[in-house]
Amino acid sequence: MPAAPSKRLRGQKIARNFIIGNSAVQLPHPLFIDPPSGHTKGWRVYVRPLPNGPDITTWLKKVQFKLHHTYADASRTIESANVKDGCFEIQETGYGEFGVELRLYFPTESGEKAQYREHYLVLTYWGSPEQQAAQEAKNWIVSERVETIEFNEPTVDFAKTLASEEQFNWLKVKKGRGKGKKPEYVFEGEIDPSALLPEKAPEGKDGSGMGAGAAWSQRYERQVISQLTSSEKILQGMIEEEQGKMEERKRRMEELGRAIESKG
Ligand code: SLL
Repeated sequence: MPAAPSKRLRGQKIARNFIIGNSAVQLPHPLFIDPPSGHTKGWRVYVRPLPNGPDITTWLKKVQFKLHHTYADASRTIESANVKDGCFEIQETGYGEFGVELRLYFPTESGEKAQYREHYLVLTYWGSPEQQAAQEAKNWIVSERVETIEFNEPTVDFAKTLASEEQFNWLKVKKGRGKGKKPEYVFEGEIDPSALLPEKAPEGKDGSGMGAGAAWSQRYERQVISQLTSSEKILQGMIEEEQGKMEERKRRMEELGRAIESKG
């Protein structure tokens, strides 16, 4: 029999951010071998951590994905024990878009009921003409959003799990595990990630160490800034790539123009 959930932290709330989304390609594609006839798209739908964020398997035990009824086995479940890099995902092929129903399940000690989310699959190019051209050129469509989950008055045990430092180990490099020593996890990025606690957490009344102001911290702020900075770099790269292509097109137009002139 599972242990009864421990007492709850009155008046406290812990929120976690994560990503729900899908990626998609036009078939044929090397990632999707031998699709059934009539299937024109390959896609993945997923629940995953924020880049540089805490491991979501800390609080997410399993995800049930309910697909369109045209799929033979429409209900698919992914357990946290089987995920890689904290990403719960389903891969499929098909011909049309539909809403995927997701049910998120939490650890027993949390005493939390499952929560429901939905993600509408995006399998066609979206956004500005430039964005659509980039998606077509790469044969790669991504549609995702940041989701929030709030645990109101979490149990003491669950709050401890949510504040543990281990949930950042997936971002770190395992170092030196010889001679019966515990492995050490070293973060090699710019920002040392940590549980979302203030730089100096005021001691909570209940002795949990989760102070009243625990929702925001200077460390978390730096982490968010680092995430935004890396997104900015990716965007900047995409813009430069597009500018390069535009110049190339301009050059070729001019060449063609000269060739036509010299013929006429
Ligand atoms: C549409 N209203 O027509 C949607 C329905 C159905 C998606 C999309 C079938 C997969 C299979 C599949 O792609 N279903 O044959 O197993 O756009």
